[in-house]
Amino acid sequence: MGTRAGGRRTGPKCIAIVGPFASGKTTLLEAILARTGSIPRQNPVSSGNTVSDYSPEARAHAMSVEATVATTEFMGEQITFVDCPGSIEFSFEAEPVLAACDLAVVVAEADEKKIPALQLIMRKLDDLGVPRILFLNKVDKAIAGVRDTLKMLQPASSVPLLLRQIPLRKDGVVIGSIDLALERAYIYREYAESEVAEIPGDDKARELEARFSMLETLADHDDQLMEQLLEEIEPPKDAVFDDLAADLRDGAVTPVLIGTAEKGNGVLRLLKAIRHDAPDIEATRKRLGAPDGAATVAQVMKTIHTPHGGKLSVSRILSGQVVDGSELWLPGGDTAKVSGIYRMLGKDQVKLTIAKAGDTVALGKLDEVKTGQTLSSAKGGTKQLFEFEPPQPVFAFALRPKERKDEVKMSAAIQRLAEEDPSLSLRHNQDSAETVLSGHGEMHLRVVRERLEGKNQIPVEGHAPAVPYRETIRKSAQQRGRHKKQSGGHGQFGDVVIEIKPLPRGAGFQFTDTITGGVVPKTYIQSVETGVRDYLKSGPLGFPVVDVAVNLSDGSYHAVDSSDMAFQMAARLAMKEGMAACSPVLLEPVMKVEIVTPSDATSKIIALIPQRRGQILGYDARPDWPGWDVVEATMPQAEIGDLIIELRSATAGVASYRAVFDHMAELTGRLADEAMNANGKAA
Ligand SMILES: Nc1nc2c(ncn2[C@@H]2O[C@H](COP(=O)(O)OP(=O)(O)OP(=O)(O)O)[C@@H](O)[C@H]2O)c(=O)[nH]1
Ligand SMILES: [Mg+2]
Repeated sequence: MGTRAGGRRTGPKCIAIVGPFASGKTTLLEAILARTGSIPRQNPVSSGNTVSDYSPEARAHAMSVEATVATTEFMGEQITFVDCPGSIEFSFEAEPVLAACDLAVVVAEADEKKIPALQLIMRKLDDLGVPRILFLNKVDKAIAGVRDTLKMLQPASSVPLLLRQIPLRKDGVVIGSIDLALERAYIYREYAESEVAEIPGDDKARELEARFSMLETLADHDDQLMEQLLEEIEPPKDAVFDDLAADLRDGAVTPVLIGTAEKGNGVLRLLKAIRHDAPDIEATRKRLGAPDGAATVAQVMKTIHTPHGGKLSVSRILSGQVVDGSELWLPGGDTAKVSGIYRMLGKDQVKLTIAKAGDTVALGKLDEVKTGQTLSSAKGGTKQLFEFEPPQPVFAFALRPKERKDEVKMSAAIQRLAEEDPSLSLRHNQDSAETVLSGHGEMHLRVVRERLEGKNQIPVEGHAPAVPYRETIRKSAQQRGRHKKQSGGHGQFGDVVIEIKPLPRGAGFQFTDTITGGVVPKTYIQSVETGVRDYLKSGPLGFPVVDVAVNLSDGSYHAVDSSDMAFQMAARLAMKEGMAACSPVLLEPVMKVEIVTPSDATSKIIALIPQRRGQILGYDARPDWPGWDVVEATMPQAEIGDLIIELRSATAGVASYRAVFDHMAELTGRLADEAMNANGKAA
C-alpha cells in the first residue's frame, strides 16, 4: 500500500462543476470563491449578484444558462472552476469543458426525482473518462440518512459511490461532519472554516461502521488493504489517503463529500480533496491522447463575445505555453494570432502575458476558432483531440426582426450566438420563407431570443415554424384547356386535353403523353409539362401538390398563333378546372419518433401519444441504459412542435426524442381547415 498514488499532483487544475439542475452548483462556486478569498463574501443566488449567473438571462430565469469560468487560488495553487448549467437544455455547454478538465465535482442532492438527470451526467463523465467527486449538497435539509441517500443515488453511477464523510447531527439537525479518512469531526460554522473536534462518543460506532464500509470498497482495488481488514489490522492513514486518491484518479470509485453550499459548509474539505486528489494536467493529457512536448496544445472549452473585448476563446493549455501575440494553428490548417490572454472570474478578466500548461485562460480575438477545437503551435496544427457532436434539435421557432431594417443585423447576431453555442442551428426554409432557429428546448431558444433582444438590441418576433403540408387528389378526371386570344397581329393559341389521376403515397409527380399524329408538336408537349408543374406548386387548397399523374392525351395547335406560353397557359387552365373535380385533400407529414425516458415515466409518455394523434409502435428497455425505456411511435409533425415541453415536464427535464420523416397522411376536418386558414387560403 501507499505505492499507488505517488503523492499529490501539483500545478494549475481545472475543475468542472456539474450536476442536476438547481442542485447548488452556482452556490457552491460562490462559496468556494468566498472561502479562497477571490470575492469578499458569498452572495446567495437569489441576490442576482453571484460570480456565475451574472447574465440578465440567468437572473431572469433563476438558473444557469451557460458555463462560467472562475480562477482562484487555494493554498498557493491555482484552480479554475467551470460552473456548468444543470438544465439538460444547456447541457451542451458542459461537454467541451468536461473534455479538458482534470476532475468533475458532481453536485447532487437527496432528491429521487433528479436521479435520471444525475445518471445522464455520470454517463457523460464515463464516456469522456473524467474522474469525479460527488458533493452531496443541501445536507441542512436532508431528512434521510446519508447512507440511504447514497443507496438511492447509486443506480445513477456506474462506479461505486464511496462515502467519505458522514453528517454529525444534534437533535436531528446537521451541525457538522465526520471525515472517515481523517477520523475527525468538523463542527460547521456559517460562512467560515469548520471547527475541528473529537468524534463525539455517541457517534463513534456509526463512524467505525461507515469507515469500515469505506475501507471495504477501497480494498476491492488493494489486496494489502484487504488482508489487513481480514486480519483486523488498522491500516495506516497515509495508505488510506493514497488509495482514495488513486481510486479517484483511476475512476474506480466516486468519493462522496457532504455539505451545505449555501452556508459555505463542507467547502474547505472539498477544496482539500481537490488539492490532494485531483489528477493533474499530465493525466488529463494522457486521457485526451494529447502530445506532450514543447509545442503548445490548447483545447477550446467555450467561446464568448464580450460587449467590449471582442471574442474570447476560453482554453485549457494542455502543453507548452501561450504568449500574447503568438500564432496558433487551427485544425483546418489556418492560423490565428492570440491577442490578449486573460484570467477569468465570471465576467471579470485580468490581463496576463503568458499562460502555461495546466492554465485555463481566455485567448483573445481568435476569429476563426471554434469551441471544442484543438489548437497548436506545431506547424500545420495537431490532431483534433475531442469530437463534439451536438444532439439533434428538439425545438424550433421561426424568427424575424420586428423591423425590416434589422434583418442583416439579426443574421449577424445569430451567427455570433451560434458561435458561442454550437448546438444552435439556423436554416432558411425556402417553402415558407422562414428563418428557423432550432435548439434543445423551449427555454434554450427563449434565452437565445432574449440575447437577441437584450445584448444585441434587436426586437424580434417568433412563432412556431410552418408545417410543410402538401395536397393530393382522391379521384381522376379528364379536362380540356383552351387558351385562345386574338388581339391585333399575332394571336395566342393552345389547346390540350389532360387526364389527372391520383398516384400511390410517396410516388411524387408523373407526366406522360399519349399524343399521336403530332396533334400537339413535341416542343409544346414540353410546354404543357412546364405549365402543369407550375400549377402544382400551389393546388386548389393552396399547398404544393404531390402524388399525381398527368397525361396529355389530346389537343390541337395553330401553325402561327401557338407558342410555348400559350400551351403553358392552356395546361394551367386545364389543371385548375380538372383538379377541382378530383376531390383534393390535404396531406400532413407524419414522423417516426423515438422517445427516451426514465422507465417510471414510460406509462405517462405512452398516455400522451394518442392525445397528439400519435400511434404507439412499441416500447422496450433502452439498450445499455438501466432504468430507461425507448418508446416508438408515429406522430404528425404538427403535433411534435411542442412535444418536448410535455416530455420534459413529465420527466423532471430529462426525456428527449428524435424524429425522422415517415410518410404523408391525409388530413381532413377541423384541423385541415385550420391549416388552410393559417395558410391564408381557406377552402
Ligand atoms: N437548503 C439548501 N439550499 C441550497 C443549498 N445550496 C443551494 N441551495 C439552493 O438551491 C437553489 C439552486 O441553487 P443554485 O446554486 O442556483 O443551483 P445550480 O445547481 O447552480 O442550478 P443550475 O445551474 O440552474 O442547474 C437555490 O435556491 C439555492 O439557494 C444548500 O446547501 N442548502
Ligand atoms: Mg447554476
